[in-house]
Amino acid sequence: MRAGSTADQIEIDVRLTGADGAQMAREVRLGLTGKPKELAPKYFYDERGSQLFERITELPEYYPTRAERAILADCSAEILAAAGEPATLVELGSGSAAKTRHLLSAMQEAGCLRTYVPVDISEEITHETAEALVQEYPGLEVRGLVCDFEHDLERIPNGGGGRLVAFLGGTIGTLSPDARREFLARLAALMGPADRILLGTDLVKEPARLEAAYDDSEGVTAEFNRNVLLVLNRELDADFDPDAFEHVARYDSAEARMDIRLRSLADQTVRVDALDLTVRFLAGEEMRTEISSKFTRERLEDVYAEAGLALGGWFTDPAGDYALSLASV
Ligand code: SAH
Ligand code: AVI
Repeated sequence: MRAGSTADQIEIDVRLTGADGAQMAREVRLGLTGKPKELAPKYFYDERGSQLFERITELPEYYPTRAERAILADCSAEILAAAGEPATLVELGSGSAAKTRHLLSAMQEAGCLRTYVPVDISEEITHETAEALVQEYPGLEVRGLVCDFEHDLERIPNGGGGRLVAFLGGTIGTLSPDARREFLARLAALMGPADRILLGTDLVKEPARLEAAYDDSEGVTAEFNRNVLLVLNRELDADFDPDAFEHVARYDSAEARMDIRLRSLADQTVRVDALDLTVRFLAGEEMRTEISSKFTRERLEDVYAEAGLALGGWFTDPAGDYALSLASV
């Protein structure tokens, strides 16, 4: 292992403290007592959830990862030139940063690569990603941040030499319209004139393809969805039986988004000891666990404009399934 020789290149600031535990308790209480019931998708991503997501990215039905990878493989040099060859790549919801290698390699080739800032709520995957990247990119500084990016966005380090803030995977689509507007406006407020956002968004398409992408034949997405119940069992001493819930993934064309839920298979009660809460589910009752919004270029231009941002570059895969866009203040 050469880990010792690279340790000083990695610094990871973990902001998941007791305060976040209290926040989780508050949010989950609100979600389980609301009508309809709802849980935030950020709770999918414990170690197992991150691994299940990685399996989703390899499923034949789940095209977004492949489409985004194809764009990055083809266009990273062009994207970096348009972004002014930044020295720092910040990545929100970085996960395994598998596709990010295309951007890092293009930065290395352009001679501008200095710092990578992965920002993710999952501590395990952020450490693993940092360790792998300092081996692959000698001299790279990794300044990671483990946090809820909605809560701690303002902690992202300032980069000398311009920053590219990548937000890939379509994760922006999991925020509600209000949360998305606020999040992008806060991000815009942190950006200098030399900084750029690189946003990955899935595009509107036939409902059948979308629904297959979120309800795969192997049942990996169903397992990923139910994993949130195991997270609540562990973190909040709940007693959910994941087998008593089924995975539901429907396209809502009016809202242009996938609506992902868990449906109770029976009348049942669930105890959440850490919240001193008993929750009743009726047979057939659905609890939303995620939305995944789909965009068009026009809609995205409006989303940017509302946040004080302007679209400055648009890159799609040959099939037009997915887009990466560059934006600036
Ligand atoms: N960017 C990767 C991973 C996408 S999965 C890709 O494109 O394949 C979404 C990632 O965002 C996960 O790694 C998850 O842990 C992270 N994430 C989700 N909600 C988050 C939040 N509120 N704060 C920080 N990270 C979050
Ligand atoms: C990471 N995120 C944006 C994925 C998506 O496509 O919305 C999460 C996902 N949920 C189910 N499948 C994939």
